Amino acid sequence: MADLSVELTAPNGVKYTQPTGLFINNEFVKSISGEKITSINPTDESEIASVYAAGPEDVDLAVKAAKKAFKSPEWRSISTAERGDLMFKLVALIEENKELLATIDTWDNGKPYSVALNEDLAETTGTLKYYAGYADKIHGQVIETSRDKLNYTIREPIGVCGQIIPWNYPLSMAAWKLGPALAAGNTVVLKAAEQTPLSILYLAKLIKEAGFPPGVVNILNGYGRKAGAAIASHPEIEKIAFTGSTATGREIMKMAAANMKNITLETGGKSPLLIFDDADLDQAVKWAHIGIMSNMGQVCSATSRILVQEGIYDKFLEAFKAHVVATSKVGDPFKDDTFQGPQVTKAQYERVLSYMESGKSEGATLVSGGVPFKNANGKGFFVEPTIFANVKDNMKVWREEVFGPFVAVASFKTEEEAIERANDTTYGLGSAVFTQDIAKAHRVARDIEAGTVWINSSNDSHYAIPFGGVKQSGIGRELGEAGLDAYTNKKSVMVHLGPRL
Ligand code: TXE
Repeated sequence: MADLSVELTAPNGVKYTQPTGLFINNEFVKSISGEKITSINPTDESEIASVYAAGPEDVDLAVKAAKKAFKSPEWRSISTAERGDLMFKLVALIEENKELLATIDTWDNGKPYSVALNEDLAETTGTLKYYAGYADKIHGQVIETSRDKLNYTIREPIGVCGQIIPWNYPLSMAAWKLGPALAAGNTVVLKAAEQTPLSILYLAKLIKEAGFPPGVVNILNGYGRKAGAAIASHPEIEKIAFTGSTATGREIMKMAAANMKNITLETGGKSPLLIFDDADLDQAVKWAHIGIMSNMGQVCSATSRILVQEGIYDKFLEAFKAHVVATSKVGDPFKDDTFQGPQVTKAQYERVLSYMESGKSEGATLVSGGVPFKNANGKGFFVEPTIFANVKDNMKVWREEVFGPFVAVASFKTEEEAIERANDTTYGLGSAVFTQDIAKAHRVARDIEAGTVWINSSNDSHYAIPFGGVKQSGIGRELGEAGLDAYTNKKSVMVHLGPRL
């Protein structure tokens, strides 16, 4: 693969061979059109490497490979335990290469190295291991109706699954998608985000090394409107799973309607975090910070709207500002003490800046940040962590997903008001409530319209717990047993044991 890889040296000195082809049928290949995507380092805006970009013709080849693999004895006829073993082997290879994979993501995405290593890689291996353990524990049921009938269900793989992922957690998003799909015996065509193609191509190399048969996993890079759309509309793809913006999710749903694909969508959010007068203020401050400022605020379930009861509003704002300023060190993501690296791309950086201007022009009170972060060399897509207070419910910064280290804070009087305003959104992904009153905590948890409620924490997720949205934050669930359900069909078999007609 002479011209399908490139020798690279990352900013931390790590040298490695980066695959640059499309991964189809266990081989790295050029795209038919020859088109490429150049990946940019968001820390200094330099070019890292160019990789091949798939078009519809390449998607078609990948789907054909996945379809053949789905029916092949090497995949279809191996035992469920052997399927799990392949996944465990992949987990071991990722563990062996975790420093390299974390380096690639820090370089390509801009996330702090400590986060890439300790959070993303841990989530990636944890998720794959969790589902590997499920591979030989996917059971149907026997359902009694009468002595004359034997009824049972078989949980079958769906077929070729198309998976489209975003750039905020390149490897763990891939693991969320691949884990349940493979455990259940499907085959996959996965498209990485065009902004962060590199670590997933390295993962492809490890998938081959682990011994997965050709065509079981195919990994493409490519632009959404070309490769993504070709996946979403391909007639031989039976299921589509997508994580990304609500607008794109809607487009994908339309395309998937043509052959009525099974669909799972995880889209945007504007998740509320409610702090009542009786909350442990210190904890509320620390979790509120994690809930919005982690991963440069590029988290779909980030708690980006904070509602604070009026009795502690001023105290909270003062303590929150002090904590954010003291702990959100912005800078080079390869440095140990960096909490916040650059936004992933110029487009995302400009998007965050535009919401800063919007907050100011609509009359919200700027508490901190609100400007780009000035780097020594003047390069990179850095912003200051930003807090706006006294935000009104009709302001754009209260209603729209910013996807940056950017939080809108407002006060409320009563529990009823807090719930009503928390629910006054088209989204419903995450939510958090801070109170020491156990009855109030569960009451609010019940009334909030969201896929997840955290009580006295925020964005405290785990791969064993179902994750997904209500309203326009998505359809279906990922992770946990629910995530596996999304990749199986239940076939009912009814045996007539009674008298002949
Ligand atoms: O997302 P897109 P973008 C939100 C966040 C962010 C905004 C825009 O608010 O600021 O979306 O980000 C593929 N058919 N989230 O533009 O477009 C695309 O190639 C098929 C929230 O990056 O949704 C990529 O692989 N596929 C979020 C993936 O969809 C298409 C994470 C996501 O891109 C396509 C990311 C098309 N027509 C952004 N157009 C979350 N929920 O975590 C694009 N894609």
